[in-house]
Amino acid sequence: METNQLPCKSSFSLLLFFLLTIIAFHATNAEHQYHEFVIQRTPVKRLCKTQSILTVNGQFPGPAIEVKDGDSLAIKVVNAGPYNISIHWHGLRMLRNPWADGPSYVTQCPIQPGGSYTYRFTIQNQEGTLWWHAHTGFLRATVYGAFIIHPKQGSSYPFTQPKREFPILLGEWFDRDPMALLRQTQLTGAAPNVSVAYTINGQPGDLYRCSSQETVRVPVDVGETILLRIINSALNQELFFSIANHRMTVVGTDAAYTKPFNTGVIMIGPGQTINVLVTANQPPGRYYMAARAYQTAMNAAFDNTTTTAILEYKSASCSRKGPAPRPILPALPAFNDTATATAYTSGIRGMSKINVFTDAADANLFFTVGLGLINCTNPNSPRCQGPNGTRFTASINNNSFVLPRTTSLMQAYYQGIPGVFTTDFPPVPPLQFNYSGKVPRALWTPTPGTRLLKLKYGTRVQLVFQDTNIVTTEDHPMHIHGFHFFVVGSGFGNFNPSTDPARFNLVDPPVKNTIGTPPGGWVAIRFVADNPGIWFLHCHIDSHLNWGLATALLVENGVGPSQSVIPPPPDLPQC
Ligand SMILES: *[C@@H]1O[C@H](CO)[C@@H](O)[C@H](O)[C@H]1NC(C)=O
Ligand SMILES: *[C@@H]1O[C@H](CO)[C@@H](O)[C@H](O)[C@H]1NC(C)=O
Ligand SMILES: *[C@@H]1O[C@H](CO)[C@@H](O)[C@H](O)[C@H]1NC(C)=O
Ligand SMILES: *[C@@H]1O[C@H](CO)[C@@H](O)[C@H](O)[C@H]1NC(C)=O
Ligand SMILES: *[C@@H]1O[C@H](CO)[C@@H](O)[C@H](O)[C@H]1NC(C)=O
Ligand SMILES: *[C@@H]1O[C@H](CO)[C@@H](O)[C@H](O)[C@H]1NC(C)=O
Ligand SMILES: *[C@@H]1O[C@H](CO)[C@@H](O)[C@H](O)[C@H]1NC(C)=O
Ligand SMILES: *[C@@H]1O[C@H](CO)[C@@H](O)[C@H](O)[C@H]1NC(C)=O
Ligand SMILES: [Cu+2]
Repeated sequence: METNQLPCKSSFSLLLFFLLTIIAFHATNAEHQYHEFVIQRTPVKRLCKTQSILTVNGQFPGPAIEVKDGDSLAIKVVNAGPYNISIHWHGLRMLRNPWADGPSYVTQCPIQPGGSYTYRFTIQNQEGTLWWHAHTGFLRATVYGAFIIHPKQGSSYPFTQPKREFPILLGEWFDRDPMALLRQTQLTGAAPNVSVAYTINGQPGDLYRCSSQETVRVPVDVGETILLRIINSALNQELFFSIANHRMTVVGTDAAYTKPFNTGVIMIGPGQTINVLVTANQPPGRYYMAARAYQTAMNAAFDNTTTTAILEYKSASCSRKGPAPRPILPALPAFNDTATATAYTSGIRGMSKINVFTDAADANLFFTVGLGLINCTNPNSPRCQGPNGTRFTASINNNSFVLPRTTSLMQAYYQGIPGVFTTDFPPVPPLQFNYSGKVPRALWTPTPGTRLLKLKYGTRVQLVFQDTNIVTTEDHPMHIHGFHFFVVGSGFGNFNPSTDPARFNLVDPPVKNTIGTPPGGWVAIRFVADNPGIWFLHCHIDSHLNWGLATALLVENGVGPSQSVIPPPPDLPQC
């Protein structure tokens, strides 16, 4: 769905194309779709420079997958690139089917150069916007695309059908190979270099050099309402997003509907998606939609640039003579405007007809999440370019997660290979301290390990993510594979188990697959562990993930085949 460069003549045929697409979607029952994703190096020109990046089928962003709830897919991923890679279908539940989930060394060995693997899965009771991305090293910087799930035939959105829909993929552009960035940070122990631009559907937009011709344009008719499917595919950055003079009505997040929420700005963390309705109710003209950083880590470098696309009233562009006037730019919040981020996040309410369990949980998990530093014996070593001659690390409950190298966690589990992981991940922090206060320096270095947390099938889980003030407090967008969860509460400071649960929203909590910790605060979620398998749980800021801000949930099989992991497909890559 390329939206840039739309002269007014072509609008009619574009509309026809959309209508035909809609008709095609609504005319058939559950379908089987086959796709081929060829991972390849592709030259693209951005910011005056041609770079060779990894793409799918030569497209950047990659192809959008559009399905209906109930459809099944077979997506053959052919690795014609130079790196090991695997693809994660972000937010898809993959019930009993971790083999299709995709994170390298978690549910599969990567697909090696020259190899291929076919991901086979069925959409089960999910609708809305998700996405797919590479899940190996930093490769998702360029290897990502939208995954759109339409309602089943005969079912519709819980809001008036918008005339048109547009995916808005927010990304980060680096001026070099993302794997070089990863190697550099692994070598030096410092934070990876920040991006040089943000992008909307792969384009930085006309506030950057050499980018104005390609700026993405979203055409609208006066008075119409469109649906924007906004996806934060940025590698390492939460973003604010706004449209000049237009308000947005949030109607869904992470493939779950929400109560309509009217707002002038959204804050979206890496991994999250937000569906908004926008009504073209302003004087015909051109209006920027823009995104820039929401930055919570203290004293950290970040990309402070702004990406734009243009909401363009067709009547204005057709009647115009001469060059287009510069669009109006929306006012975006200050980079550190946590009050605005919190007002947005806490305004989102789920549909109350979907039920969260309201009595006590079977498992009360409490996970501290944050960064750390490793002291070096020789602080002047080139390997110790973190703060004051250290190396960065990160952890959950003081465990800095280390991926296996010789096989994947899931293959080791299924085949009973010993020594790959342990199941002693602590359900609560091994040490209590003032998490959001000043943390003694002696507590800053976590223990590395491949520790998993085991859960019995059907366990009703309450999990509180508590941000720590080790190195810095920060919004960590925490993502769990294989599940979506209810966000029942959040707050600043330390979670108080005796007073905070009384204020939980057990009536209409939003459903998400990725939720940020308020910086120096906590967020509480609930879900039922009804999906057997090994499911990665991690911060969706890739630099933090690389430092070990992760663990995995091992959900045991229940009773009988309907509660058990299916056998692995024959083409599952081996290490
Ligand atoms: C990171 O940035 C520094 C300074 O700006 C530069 O010297 C270095 O080459 C960059 N490294 C990578 C991998 O981008
Ligand atoms: C971004 O940072 C650069 C230098 O770090 C600074 O010169 C510039 O004013 C900043 N821009 C904004 C919009 O804050
Ligand atoms: C945000 O940053 C500005 C400086 O850019 C500073 O004056 C202000 O105190 C900061 N606000 C918060 C809430 O940290
Ligand atoms: C690094 O050292 C300086 C000077 O001693 C100190 O002020 C700063 O807090 C240190 N930073 C970290 C992250 O330890
Ligand atoms: C934790 O640290 C914060 C910030 O320094 C402080 O306000 C609070 O009183 C501390 N809490 C406890 C229990 O010590
Ligand atoms: C690391 O070094 C700092 C001083 O720079 C010290 O305070 C801290 O205790 C050391 N941590 C460990 C785990 O040795
Ligand atoms: C983490 O574990 C290390 C030992 O490996 C210990 O020195 C440190 O104090 C622990 N920190 C916390 C926050 O539990
Ligand atoms: C690619 O994956 C294979 C199998 O896991 C591994 O042996 C090899 O070292 C990997 N290559 C790189 C560059 O990581
Ligand atoms: Cu993080």
